[in-house]
Amino acid sequence: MIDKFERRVLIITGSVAMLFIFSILYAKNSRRIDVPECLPYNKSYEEPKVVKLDSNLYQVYAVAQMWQFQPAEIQVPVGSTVDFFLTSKDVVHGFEMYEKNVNMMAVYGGVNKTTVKFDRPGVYKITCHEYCGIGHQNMQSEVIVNYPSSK
Ligand SMILES: [Cu+2]
Repeated sequence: MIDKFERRVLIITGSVAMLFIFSILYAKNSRRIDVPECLPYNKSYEEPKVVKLDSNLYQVYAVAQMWQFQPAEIQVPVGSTVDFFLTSKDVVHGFEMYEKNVNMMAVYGGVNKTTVKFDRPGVYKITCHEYCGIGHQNMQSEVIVNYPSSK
């Protein structure tokens, strides 16, 4: 037999778990927040590059290693949608773009993906927010968003 108190604890923990799952689904569907995906790993993700798929559609293959991000500077025009594929060549690094609410981990042997739309011009800093050694505080890169005519 389940004790009265035990049942209450089960109901409360069950509700909290349901609330947690509901919040994620709500954020993903109603608020259209991009929940980072984990993709099957492939060695080609370790080669940093920016791929232009269309005039405002880009893919960035971002590679973190002690103590830098590559590419260190990414230039895209205003209105671009950018898919970021992120991996690490050594230890675990962080990948945070504060203005765009991007927060991912760069993990060796794994790849994370998120999509960001840049509607306004500016310089968007990417910083490592996972302590990764002596050069950690200098580890950053940036996305520069310009009007196409300025080039
Ligand atoms: Cu770091």
